[in-house]
Amino acid sequence: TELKTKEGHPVETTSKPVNKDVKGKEGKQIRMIAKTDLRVAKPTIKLLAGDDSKDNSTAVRKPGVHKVLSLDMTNAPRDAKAMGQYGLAALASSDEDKEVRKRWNEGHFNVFLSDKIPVDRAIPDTRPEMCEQNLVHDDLPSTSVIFCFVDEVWSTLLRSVHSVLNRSPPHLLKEIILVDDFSTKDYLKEQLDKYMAQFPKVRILRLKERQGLIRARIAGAAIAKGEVLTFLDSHIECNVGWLEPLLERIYQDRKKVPCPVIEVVSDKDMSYMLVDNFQRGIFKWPLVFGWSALPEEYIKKHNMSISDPIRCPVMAGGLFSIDKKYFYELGAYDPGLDVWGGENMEISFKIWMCGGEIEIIPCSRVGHIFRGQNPYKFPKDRQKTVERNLARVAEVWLDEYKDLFYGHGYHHLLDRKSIDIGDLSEQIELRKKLQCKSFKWYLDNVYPDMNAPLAKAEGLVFNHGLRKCLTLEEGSLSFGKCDLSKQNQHFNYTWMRHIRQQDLCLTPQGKGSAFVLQLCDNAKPEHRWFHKSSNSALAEHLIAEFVSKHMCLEAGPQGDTLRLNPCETGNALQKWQFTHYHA
Ligand code: LR7
Ligand code: MN
Repeated sequence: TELKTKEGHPVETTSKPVNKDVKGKEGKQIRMIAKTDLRVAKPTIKLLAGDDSKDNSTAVRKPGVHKVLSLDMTNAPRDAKAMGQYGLAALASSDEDKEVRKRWNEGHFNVFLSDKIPVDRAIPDTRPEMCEQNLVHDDLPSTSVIFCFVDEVWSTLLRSVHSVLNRSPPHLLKEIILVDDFSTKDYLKEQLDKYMAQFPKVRILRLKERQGLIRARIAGAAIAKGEVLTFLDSHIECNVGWLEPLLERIYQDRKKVPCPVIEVVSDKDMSYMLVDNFQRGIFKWPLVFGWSALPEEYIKKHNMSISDPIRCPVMAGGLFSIDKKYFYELGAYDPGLDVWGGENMEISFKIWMCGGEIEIIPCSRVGHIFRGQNPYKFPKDRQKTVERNLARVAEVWLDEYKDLFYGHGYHHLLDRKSIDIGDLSEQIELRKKLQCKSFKWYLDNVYPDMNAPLAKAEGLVFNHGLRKCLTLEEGSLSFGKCDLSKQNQHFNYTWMRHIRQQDLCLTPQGKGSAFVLQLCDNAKPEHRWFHKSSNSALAEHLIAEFVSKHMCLEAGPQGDTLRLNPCETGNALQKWQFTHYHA
């Protein structure tokens, strides 16, 4: 019988791939793959997702699947002796040092060396060994690869594009879309058009004004023709076999959002470096992205091997594939996010809370140049831009936990008179429409090892001088015998530094001769108290900073009044202790 592809084109059957191991430069083992391997393997009946063979030995012969195409047109590189070839370190001579430094700021990495190494260099195949044997379906969806860039260095942009062209199965690569986010460099104009004209799959979209990477991605997605969108930074190198494992995951479940392992291309010598296994994307307060190794017990409990997908609470942001329809169901990105930052948190929370999953796929690997600084200009202040983006994300997705975000350093964002975080009604509407789960659900189910107590301290508020506890009775404050079972003695010291019982906040009046309980309001600085919360047995002051940095809450010696008095270290009537401290 004649074999046909999905579209009905006849295909040649492939003989067994001939793998020859040869010694490359420096005696490194370089894997050569015979040309015959470049053809599409036998396409037949579609294998239903989840229809996995129980017997592994027959899985290889199962119709509709093939081994990952480890094709790499650069494994027999044009110039084996070139600098940086095979992902090895490039070197500048000492008299080139000045030039290296001079050009560094063009990209905030070693631009001089990047320009010296081939734009289509070979890199070591860093996948775990079993990856080559993995099976993927013959009828995977095609993808549009989207690179957004502003003033990217010529050689790194080209290397990014070549790595996709050379290491992606052609039938799965619908197109490469280069979104020029209003670059100022001349070489990114006609010269880039001319260069890319060699490659029919490459399209260039030029934005008429600077949009920032988030709206640039939205613009790229809007013209994409592939079934899957694959976003990449413009200074990367895709490794052998990188694409199929990502697409396979989406094929199995369109709500999975797979990310490659992000390896490191050195900013100093451009060498390609491996990273540790079992790394996942996490965040810390105030929504700062980071990497963290899966706990040993987790790996054991789930019997994980180094090639198994890793569930990630958040993604790094720059490198991932997503089903195009699903991306739009999720409302793409919040278009109100400017320039850089926060969109990785937004899409991560959105994916998890609205029914999807984020995974790192260890069989897919892409190198990225990590840089110390952004090499391009921010139209407005960088820090303010990022903070504002994060505040938008916090307001829409964090529920009551948004106080942890604000409480870890961004009080000033709450003053909406001085900072305009913009309109959020569409984002809030979207969350409702998609019936997304709560942030609490996300913490409990996706990121249970995240420490996110809603208060810094809680319980009874013990006064050391009186040896009694603060009590709220009939709307006014007094002191009573400490009793954990009395709810009216329970207060929280929150991330917003409120002393709070339910919705009510302890508030000084005037210069602090009287106190009232007001409905808590994050924007009101008079609701904030400074308290050096700690686990130590030492009780500490409660300072009403709004009134003065030196005015402390003090209990009247008779235990019937409260007032603010100048802080004194030895005064036990000014020493307060909560039952539990969380931070
Ligand atoms: O205004 C801009 N317009 C753009 O087109 C600003 C940037 N860009 C382009 C830029 O040229 C680059 O190609 O957007 C891409 C990302 O910008 P980078 O390389 O300056 O970002 P980064 O690598 O420092 O930051 C990470 O976090 C960002 C938060 O907004 C994005 O999600 C980046 O894509 C992301 N990069 C990665 O995830 C790679 C691994 C880094 C880590 C951890
Ligand atoms: Mn980057």
